[in-house]
Amino acid sequence: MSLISRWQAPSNIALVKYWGKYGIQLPCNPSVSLTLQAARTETQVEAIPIVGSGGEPVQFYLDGQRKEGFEPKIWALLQLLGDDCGFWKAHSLRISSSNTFPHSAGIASSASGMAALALCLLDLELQFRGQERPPNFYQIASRWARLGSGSACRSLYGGFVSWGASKGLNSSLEEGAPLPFEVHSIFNGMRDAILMVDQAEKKVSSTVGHGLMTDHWYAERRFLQAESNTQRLLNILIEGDSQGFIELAEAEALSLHAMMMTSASNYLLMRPNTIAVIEEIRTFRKQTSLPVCFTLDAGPNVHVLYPNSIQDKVQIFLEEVSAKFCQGKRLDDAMGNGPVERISNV
Ligand code: 2P0
Repeated sequence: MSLISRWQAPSNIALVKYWGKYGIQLPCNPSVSLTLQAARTETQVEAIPIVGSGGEPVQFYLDGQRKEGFEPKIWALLQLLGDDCGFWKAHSLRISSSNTFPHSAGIASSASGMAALALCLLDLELQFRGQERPPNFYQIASRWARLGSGSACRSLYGGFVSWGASKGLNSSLEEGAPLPFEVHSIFNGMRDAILMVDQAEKKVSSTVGHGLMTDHWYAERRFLQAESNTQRLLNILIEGDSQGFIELAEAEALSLHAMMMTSASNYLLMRPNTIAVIEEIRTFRKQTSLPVCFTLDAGPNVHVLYPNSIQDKVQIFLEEVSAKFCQGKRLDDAMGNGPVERISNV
């Protein structure tokens, strides 16, 4: 019998960055992220019983087009899951995915993609076993998503989410967890406008970037800095320290890119317009005293973070900057609530 599962999962933007890993996808430092709302991936997995010698074990489609280039990563995830997710050994998987953000937006889709896939796989495994969803359903899905892509383990929950072990966190090296306290009201509904400086595929993948941390000159100090910034961020979020948030978010973004620039085979993911947009944000903040700041992912695009309460005051600035440096391309996103199950359309 064929079974189907369909889930939508969000992307997330790290405030304290995960950069460097060891063992089986374990992070060298704790990280904390903001779950997004608009940037999401929807994935359907259909498990079809293998008859005789069977067909292809995994077929992956993005927006209806077969993308064989993604299949080895999915295959590797299934191997890592082993008997925990055993149904696929007797089934071939037809996986159909689509992103709610523009196809070539330059927004990392591995976090939302692997989170949605992990939810579908876990859901199907439980269906085949005839078991109810356990109370720790999302916890297990987070662990599975991590095996596909590290940052994906933070996309299983809404709001602010951590991954890694540090004082005051509910997460572990194996799985993400929501921050175990109410953040100050100024951070509720926080907004993230993604200014798309360059949409070309990046020259160095994040997996390679993580690998370059293994014998990086500054790795040890960087991991200590991330640990310290995690503790600082927890206090900032509890106390509503807007100035502290700005300083920390920008310092983390620049530290991440400094690691890339100082690794053994150094590289730059920032583009000239990345710097230009950063300068515009700092000037705008100085002129208006509004709490607007930036962070960066592993790419050239700039994430503009600001509280929901000043959206009207920031809108014209965002329009001007994206027109000048990004050909008008931006995604106005905000804090989101996490994954949702979808009704299968088959
Ligand atoms: C993060 N990034 O914390 C950091 C900061 C990008 C910048 O984790 O090799 O796709 O699949 O574990 O999670 C992007 O790397 O890498 C990332 P893998 P991943 O979000």
